[in-house]
Amino acid sequence: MKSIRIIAAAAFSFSLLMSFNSCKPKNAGNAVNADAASKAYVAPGKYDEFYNFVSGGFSGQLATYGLPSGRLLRVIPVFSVDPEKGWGYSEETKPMLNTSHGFVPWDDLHHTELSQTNGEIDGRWVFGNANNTPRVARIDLKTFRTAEIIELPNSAGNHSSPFITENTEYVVAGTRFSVPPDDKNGDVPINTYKQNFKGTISFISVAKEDGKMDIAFQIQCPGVNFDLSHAGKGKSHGWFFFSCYNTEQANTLLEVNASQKDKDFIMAVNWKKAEEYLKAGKGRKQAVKYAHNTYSDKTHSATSEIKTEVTVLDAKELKDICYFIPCPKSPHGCDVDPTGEYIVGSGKLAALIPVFSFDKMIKAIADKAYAGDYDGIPVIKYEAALYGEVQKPGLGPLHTEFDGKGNAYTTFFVSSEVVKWNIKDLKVLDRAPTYYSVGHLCIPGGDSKKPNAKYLIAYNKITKDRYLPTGPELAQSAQLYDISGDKMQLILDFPTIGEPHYAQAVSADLIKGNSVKFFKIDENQNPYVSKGEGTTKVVRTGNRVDVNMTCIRSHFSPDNIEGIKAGDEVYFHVTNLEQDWDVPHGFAIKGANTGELLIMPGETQTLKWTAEKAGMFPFYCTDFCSALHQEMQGYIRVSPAGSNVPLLFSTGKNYPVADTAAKK
Ligand code: K7E
Ligand code: CUA
Repeated sequence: MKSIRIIAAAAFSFSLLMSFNSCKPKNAGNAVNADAASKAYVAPGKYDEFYNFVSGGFSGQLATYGLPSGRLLRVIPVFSVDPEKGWGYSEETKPMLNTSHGFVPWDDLHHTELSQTNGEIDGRWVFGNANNTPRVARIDLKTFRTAEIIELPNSAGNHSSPFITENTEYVVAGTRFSVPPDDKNGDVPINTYKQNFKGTISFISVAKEDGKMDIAFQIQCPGVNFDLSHAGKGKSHGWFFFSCYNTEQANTLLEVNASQKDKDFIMAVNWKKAEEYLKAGKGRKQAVKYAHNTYSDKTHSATSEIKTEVTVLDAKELKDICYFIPCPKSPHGCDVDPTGEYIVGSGKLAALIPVFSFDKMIKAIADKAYAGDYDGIPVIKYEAALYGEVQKPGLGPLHTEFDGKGNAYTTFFVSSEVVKWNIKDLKVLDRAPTYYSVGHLCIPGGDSKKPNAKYLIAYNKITKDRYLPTGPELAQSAQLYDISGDKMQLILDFPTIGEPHYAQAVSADLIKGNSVKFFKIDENQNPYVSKGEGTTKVVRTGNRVDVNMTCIRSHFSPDNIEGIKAGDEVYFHVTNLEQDWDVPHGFAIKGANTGELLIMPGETQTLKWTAEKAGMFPFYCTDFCSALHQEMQGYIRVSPAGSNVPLLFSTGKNYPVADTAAKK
């Protein structure tokens, strides 16, 4: 959420309704109490109670923190390369970042969503979205690695994503930018938005056993901006809710032109109905191009496949799939309470929070209580779907999470606070300041049927004076609140990687026991694996040289290689023979213009290196693996192009000098 100027403009207009001062958090002065430190303290050697999976925004990464300590446990490259792990640099991982546009090693990851079973977090996978070049990733929580990435056709700015249904039947993604469909000529005047631009919602199925994703279908909707979404649950399972802005269908200066109407929409999607239409063959097959990338823990490598077809359902023709509910004003967050009955729309420019009732919505549809239609989609009357409004909650509401005890917590960007309110009577119960300009928030399980309402974490957009200055950009920041009592209590600030947007947290017990400790070397199916030092080899094919090598504390095999020639492309396929937890080895060679390799026990990874010129090129292990780590090294001798120095490799012995000389 970067639209500070829009918000600022809105805040200005609010000054008529309420003075800015009147919204200043009342308890700003006593934000941190004396017992705060002990509540966030996790003694050395003790584990945290929760994992917190935090989106890294424009870093393209996802970070894992322990709660309540705020300790950073792991940064997971998702839509990014990461030299720390060799991710995106090794030959095995590069295909994960392939798209229909080629290799795209960056994206903007805004939202994380944990898989669920029966509406409860099950600890199997966490999903993340790529905003820019639309993709959805699945991260395996056994390995804490990206296991799969699927690209989304007919989309641009995959923001309303990746939200899931209560049994992880689908990961759902709504496009932020409406654009002409991929199979139509996109070379049209921009001001033909109203005729030519469409908004697409993607339903990605997730296989129960292994999590494999597939685009089951897409729904073509009117051209608007989809912002956020959440699945129905319990009684509203089978429905999905999306916030929409720019229902003005503006194509320029949106900060003004997309803020004209008093109300935009929440779009309700009956996806069970969509499934019926799909079964009945009502979908249109559309020619598209998108990448589907998967990583195998057997071959320890990724494959990328370009797919060419998607099935599209037209919301205009298939009348009873989509409905619009008016929602004030430029809604951002779209959140469903644990019972599935209440749908909260957070209008960035609204002075209240509307809460919609699922039951009333269903009745309104049955009664055809419509206020007309929008581009062929029925618009339900606001009052017919409205449960009630939270009056004067704060300025710039963005996102809401739930505690499972009948309360909702909404963030306010402009007034920099989290506000707790009761869902039933819509009364504000408590407010806590944030430092500053909070965006998303997270309660463990806070968008599921079963929140664990011990903590609330606020993810802030601006840190100003909270940390030591670090040049023009200051630390990104999260704040932890204890919400176990009636009042929220700030207990910790902790910096985050990249700009955090949505995050989810889960009890560590659900995940920690499943962690893979090492990969079994016997099951390694990488085509270049060496399962022991006896099978290592160096093979020349033209100017390509494959080095199948191994590493184990504390040497490489081979560690002396001669007969490489300038211009050769050398592939180091390094297998880590260790069968023990937390013993990776690294591999780096002088002049390599990619990254290192970091090879987990039992795994094979490949570094491609071009021997540019004659000389001596040392390589070494980058991960301090034993007392003799600094001895873990080797040499590559590169001779001039055209040289006939024989290809020789060895470990622990020397060839007679005559054998290694250039032949006359
Ligand atoms: Cu940051 Cu979810 Cu992109 Cu709101 S979004 S803050
Ligand atoms: Cu192996 Cu250091």
